[in-house]
Amino acid sequence: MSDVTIKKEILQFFYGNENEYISGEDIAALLGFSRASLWKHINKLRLDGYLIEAVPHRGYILKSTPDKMYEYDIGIGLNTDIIGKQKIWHYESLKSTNNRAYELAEKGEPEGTLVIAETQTSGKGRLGRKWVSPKSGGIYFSLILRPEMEFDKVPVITLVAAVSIQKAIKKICGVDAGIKWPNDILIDGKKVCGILCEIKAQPDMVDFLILGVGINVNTPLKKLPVGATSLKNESSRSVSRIKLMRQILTEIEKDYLKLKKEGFTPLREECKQLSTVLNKSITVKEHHHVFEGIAKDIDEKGALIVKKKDGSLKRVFSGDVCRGRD
Ligand code: BT5
Repeated sequence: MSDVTIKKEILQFFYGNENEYISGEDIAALLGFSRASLWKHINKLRLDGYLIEAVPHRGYILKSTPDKMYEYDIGIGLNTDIIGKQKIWHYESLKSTNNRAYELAEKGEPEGTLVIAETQTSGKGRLGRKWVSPKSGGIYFSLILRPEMEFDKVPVITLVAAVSIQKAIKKICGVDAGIKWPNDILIDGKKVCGILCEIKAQPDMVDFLILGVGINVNTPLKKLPVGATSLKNESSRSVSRIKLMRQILTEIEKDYLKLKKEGFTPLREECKQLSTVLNKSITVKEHHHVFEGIAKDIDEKGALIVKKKDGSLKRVFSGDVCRGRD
């Protein structure tokens, strides 16, 4: 059994016996380890930051957990088949989880592989912009997907991921967030999450896709740019990053499989319902072209349909949108 599996089994046992002393003998027997191996792995968990007390004649008790996104901890109770079920690469610090995931995907790592960092030193937004990724309390991850889709169908994956993350946020934090086409999740107009999808493709087929997600979970507002917010700030309580992460992986898997089976149509409706721009006056910045209009629809390819001032309809495939005066 690998270290990851052993740590996972021991921790799972503690989670199932919360606030209770459990005898070393019992855990060892139930999990099929020797007491020496159990002791060794309990010490490894302690080094990872889990506060496990040992009291003579009573046994072990888990007093607290570190706020870390360890592979073995995320895996506990994660009921997915693909997403997060391959290796989860966890780092204290990376330049960018997207870059690392891209390297791994080029080496052939399978769909569902996840890269997570506690902080990023060069977190990336779109078009060379930066994603501020402080150590305290954010989630930064990248997921390798190999969707076997035509290139022009891929943009919808960003929108579908936004829908999945919105639902996970609602379930774990009870907060209603909205989706600002194409890649932002906002709460009351403030940005709490950004998505960066990078693709390696042949002329008409996708080799792989890296879905990069940054979320301000418990991040102090003073560490974030103006216009940003955190889930803690919006829900007035600390949020368990690991529970949120498990829920996100669960929702992404459900929606991704639905997308592959049924296409974008059913998810498009959810996406439209959650949109913060539909039927609103907006300003669109598309490459170097800026224009105003009213957002009318999100079409089957994920493009935003904007009614311009002269009454004509324009399909926007990529760009930045901001709300104008309604
Ligand atoms: C995005 O770009 O919103 C995509 C962000 C994706 C970040 C993830 S983190 C894990 C993975 N690895 C990476 O290297 N990246 C991905 P864009 O729409 O271009 O928005 C960027 C803009 O958002 C910046 O110019 C700032 O104005 C703002 N911003 C930067 N950091 C922020 C933060 N932490 N919270 C809210 N807004 C932020």
